[in-house]
Amino acid sequence: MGGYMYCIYFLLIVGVKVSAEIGRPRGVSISMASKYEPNDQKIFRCLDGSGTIPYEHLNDDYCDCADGSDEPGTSACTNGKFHCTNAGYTPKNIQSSRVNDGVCDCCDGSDEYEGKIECVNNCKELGKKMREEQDEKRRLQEEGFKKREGFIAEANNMMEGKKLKIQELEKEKTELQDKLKELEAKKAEAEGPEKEAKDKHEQAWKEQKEVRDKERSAIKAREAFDELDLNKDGFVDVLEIIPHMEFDIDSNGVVSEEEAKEHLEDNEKVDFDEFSSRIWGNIQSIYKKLVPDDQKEVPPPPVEPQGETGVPVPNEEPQEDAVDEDKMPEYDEETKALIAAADEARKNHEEADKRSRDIDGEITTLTSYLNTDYGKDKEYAILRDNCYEYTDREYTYKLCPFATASQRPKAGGHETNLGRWGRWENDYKVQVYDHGQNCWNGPDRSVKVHLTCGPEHQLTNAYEPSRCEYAFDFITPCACNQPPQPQDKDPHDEL
Ligand code: MAN
Repeated sequence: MGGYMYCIYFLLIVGVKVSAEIGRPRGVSISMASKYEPNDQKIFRCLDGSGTIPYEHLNDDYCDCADGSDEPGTSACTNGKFHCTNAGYTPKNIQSSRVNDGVCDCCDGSDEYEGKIECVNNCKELGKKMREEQDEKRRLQEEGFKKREGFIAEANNMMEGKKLKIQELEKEKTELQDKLKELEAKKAEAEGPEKEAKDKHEQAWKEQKEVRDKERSAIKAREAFDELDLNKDGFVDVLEIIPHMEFDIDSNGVVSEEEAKEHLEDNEKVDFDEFSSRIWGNIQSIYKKLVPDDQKEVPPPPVEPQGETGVPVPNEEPQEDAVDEDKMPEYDEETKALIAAADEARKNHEEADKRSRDIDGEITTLTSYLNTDYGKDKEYAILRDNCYEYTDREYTYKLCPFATASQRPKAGGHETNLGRWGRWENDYKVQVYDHGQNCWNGPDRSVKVHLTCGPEHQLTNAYEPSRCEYAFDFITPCACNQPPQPQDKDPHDEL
């Protein structure tokens, strides 16, 4: 051992003695010092009360007490604790076995007083670094807390604004009720004459159409009669009906006399008056409308008449003129004016009615907004109507606070609902979103969002602790409490 080491060793021995004399043996913290103060009898009582020893047996490298309290500064007791003061940094208790084991456990090096290893006291540097980190943390927390206060003020304004808006809307709705009644009356007032004029026009058209249809039918009846009356004797008779296969009732390929007679309403022959009044009405739908057997079920294709086969084919007459004629003519100017007036009254009523429904919707939304619990001081209200995302290897997770949580595969595909806003838990530190999409053979998906203080609103992590039960980490200034002021030191600190 060199002279230098001798010197250190000597100082350490003296140190023990001096330390003991001032009542704090090596390895004892300030808070425990009173328990080690020598009494008149110079007796030390083990801290667990298991025995007493002469005071000079303290730290004599022999374990006397069951709890190891007589050897706070040596490694003699396996269950003992050595206290490093670590001035300038954080005090620390280490296991006695680490005392003089050749490893520097305390930053002040006090655990290695035998000098097996030379420990550099780096407590000051560590303390400086720690304080810098603490200061930075405190600064961020302070900054977050200030933002939080701003958010609270904003939320209160927002709430007041929404309450006022509800009042305004309710007032508007009351006024609208009277207006609606008025517009309803105006609508009814305009629709009466409108209906009357329209009905009149439509009735006139109907009558006109009936007359015209009758005339058309008479012309058609005349044409058919003349075609059927082959011998031009002024009668259509049974023999003149027989060649027309469309009158083959039982489809046996021939029109029998009985069948022909049946079409003539049991007459042998009919003159034009009888034909047009009693026969034509019944046969006009089949006359010259025969379709070949194999096409009976499907509409006939547009084919050219096939004269040489002798089979009559449907012969569609051009309908263009008829279509135009069948269309109701435009309303007259007076009716048009009544319709326009009624349209205007309907529009005005519909607009007011829609506004009334929109107001109801807006009030419902605002009320639901106001009835939501945004934290003790409404500090979390600011997060509503915003969404935040976090992407891991597989999914992008989305949180829309007070609304929904979801998950969508990064590779594309549909979004899975992980839950809707449910409730607060753990004294406003956790939000629960539940009743999400059911998990196959499992629960409905749900998410617990853990909120902690951070400089900005950010979803920082998303994971699935158990299948379909998710957890999100969300940092936000809304969760920042006022940091302890720098002078509020931890009373246990021995700096
Ligand atoms: C999807 C995702 C997963 C979930 C399984 C359960 O793949 O929602 O997060 O674990 O379904 O089947």
